[in-house]
Amino acid sequence: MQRRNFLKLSGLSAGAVVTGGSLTGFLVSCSGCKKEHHMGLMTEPVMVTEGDFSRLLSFPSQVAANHTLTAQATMANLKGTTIPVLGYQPNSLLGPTFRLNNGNAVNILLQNNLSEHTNIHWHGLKIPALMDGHPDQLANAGGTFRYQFTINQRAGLSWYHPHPHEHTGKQVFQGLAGLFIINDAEEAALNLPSAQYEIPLVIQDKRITNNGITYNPSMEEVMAGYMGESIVVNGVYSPYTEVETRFYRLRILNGSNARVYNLSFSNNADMIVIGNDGGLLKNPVTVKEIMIAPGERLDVLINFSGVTVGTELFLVSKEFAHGGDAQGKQSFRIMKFKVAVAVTDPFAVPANLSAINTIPASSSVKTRAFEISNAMEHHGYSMNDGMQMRHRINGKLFDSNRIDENVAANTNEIWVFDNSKGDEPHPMHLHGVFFQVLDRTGGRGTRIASENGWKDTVLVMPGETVRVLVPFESNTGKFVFHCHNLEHEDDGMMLQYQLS
Ligand SMILES: [Cu+2]
Repeated sequence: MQRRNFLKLSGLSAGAVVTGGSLTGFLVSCSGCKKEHHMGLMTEPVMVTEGDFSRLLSFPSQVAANHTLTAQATMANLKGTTIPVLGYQPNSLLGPTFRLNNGNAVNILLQNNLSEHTNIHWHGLKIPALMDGHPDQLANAGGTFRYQFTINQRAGLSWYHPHPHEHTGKQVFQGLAGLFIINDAEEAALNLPSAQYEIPLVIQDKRITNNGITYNPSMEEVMAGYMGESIVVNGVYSPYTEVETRFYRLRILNGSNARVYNLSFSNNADMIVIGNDGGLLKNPVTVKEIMIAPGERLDVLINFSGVTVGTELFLVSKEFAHGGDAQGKQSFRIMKFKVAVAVTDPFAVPANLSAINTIPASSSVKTRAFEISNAMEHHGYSMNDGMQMRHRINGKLFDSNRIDENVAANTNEIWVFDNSKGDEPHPMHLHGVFFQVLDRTGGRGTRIASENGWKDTVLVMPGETVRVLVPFESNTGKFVFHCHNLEHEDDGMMLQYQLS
């Protein structure tokens, strides 16, 4: 949404009172305001409240290829109080972690014990369209949906979450999500830190009250995305874990609805990025901070070997620029690492991680441009209809009966996400494929360390245009692509492509 254009077009010269929190049909009147934030249209950051990092980090149980996930209203202990949440298993915020090998056959039954429809999108899995959790493919309240597919892709960290249009944000925020880890021989040969030295971290922000996890976005919160004051990791608020003086492999998912993190360590430790959404990078890249948007994953090596036993370190999110009005305005701590045991560690970071072929831009047979600035000029509005302050792609809202892009199987295309006129971050996610990021212009102006290799979600900050090279394969069918800010997605910022 571009507020400045909205205001310009709306003809509001001064002053405004916004009433109501609905997306459409709210009333605006004006009597003397000078700037847009006086109009109630300013999106504001939701400040994080840190805890005391006294709760032991826990991990979702691991399960294999055959499993039943029961979406349900349940209870979980957050911040010391047991409150209502949603879960895929009793008494837990997150579902179990699937850990499978490439080639495994998967048979997962979704039992929907919610009072509304749901489904599961396997974010990062290249699977048939009818198994992908398209918003058309639902389990009604009380019903089931059976997901059967065979893993046919390289090792990596994927995840799963509901995808029912207009309900995704609420269901994910209130607890429905889980990890899906694929292993393969190429990864195993690297002998990366494993077992207790491989730590999955699902980072999310929640609004925690004694009555549950609140989800009731106002109009402004739909614009910015819904953010919480409480950071949870693996469903644990303000956690700590104990580590040894050695390398650890952190498998990080940003499972938040809208919040973008700029991850760093409080001691300015090197973060060695070895993987992302689509698995291992070609070579490790050492950074001091790395951004992660909703839906994105990071595979990071951290070396605690130079740290004195007894030291307490924090994974933090640092302030960042280019994030619009509501993001990057605060540094805060996410979790604590207590260095507890001295060991010797023979591990050396491999110089080469994986064979990744860079696909030349010249192989593209078609370029498609997607305007994601949501400028009002692109669709107009009528005061009679209410002001259509909606998140769109190319001026369009999601319609499952309309195919927006027809794509030929087994061809390469360049997709361009243009947020050059926008003022909100949009992490853009394509279902059914992985892509390579070609370049970014405007804003940060460059690719970041985790944007080598294969991606399924790319962050397009305000002012930025990002080009990606997408090799479409033979997995034909109807897939969605959308903004992974879940409030934007639920608001309609999602289109469909048909691969045939
Ligand atoms: Cu968005």
